[in-house]
Amino acid sequence: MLNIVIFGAPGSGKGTQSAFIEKKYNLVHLSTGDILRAEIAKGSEIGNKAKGLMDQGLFVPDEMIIAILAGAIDDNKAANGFIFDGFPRTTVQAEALDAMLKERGMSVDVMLNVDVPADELVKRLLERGKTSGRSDDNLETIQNRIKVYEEKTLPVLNYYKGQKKDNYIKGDGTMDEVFAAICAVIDAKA
Ligand code: B4P
Repeated sequence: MLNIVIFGAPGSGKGTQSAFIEKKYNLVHLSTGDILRAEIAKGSEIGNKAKGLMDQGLFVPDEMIIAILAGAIDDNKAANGFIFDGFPRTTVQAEALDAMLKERGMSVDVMLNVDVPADELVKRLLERGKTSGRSDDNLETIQNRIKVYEEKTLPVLNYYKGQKKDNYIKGDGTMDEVFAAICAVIDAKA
């Protein structure tokens, strides 16, 4: 069992790198952003609540995302492990993740802190916005997402530093360079 938290600002490459990690290490990739976008596409009650918040670059309520994630873990009982992508985004979510993993006899093994300068984040997300169809990939929402990240998500880094699970990853190289740095960390722990 190998459980990885991939952490970083919007546009830092969490989703991109998670797809590579999923394939190489045969883990289940749980992206809370992808789960919410799927709920929006279905027009579910959760999706309808999430859409207005996500369009403004705001977070959905902690209790909502925590319940979704617990359900997703239980739907994958045979997994070799998980990559948690975009979760936890608040300290409350980090505490809830530890509690829900403990209840199931698991824990976070590795936290990857993917660090990318703000100007590069904006550049990548604006570029993605040209083709993604994502209503949150526009300049105003991107700037708000980065602000919310700095206020609410950066403290989560200290949570994992306190547990000595954080691993710095230089995130502004090529996708292959970033993946090589990630694999070096995972292979050293596994
Ligand atoms: P997410 O879907 O998690 O959105 P994200 O942070 O923008 O994506 P990500 O960081 O994975 O993108 P990537 O770098 O891979 O969340 C969207 C919204 O959902 C949030 O704003 C929030 O409203 C809500 N939400 C989600 N989880 C929540 C939670 N836990 N609690 C509350 N609310 C929650 O990709 C960016 C671009 O960069 C891509 O185009 C990619 O091709 C490119 N790229 C990646 N690596 C690169 C590299 N090395 N070089 C050049 N380009 C690169």
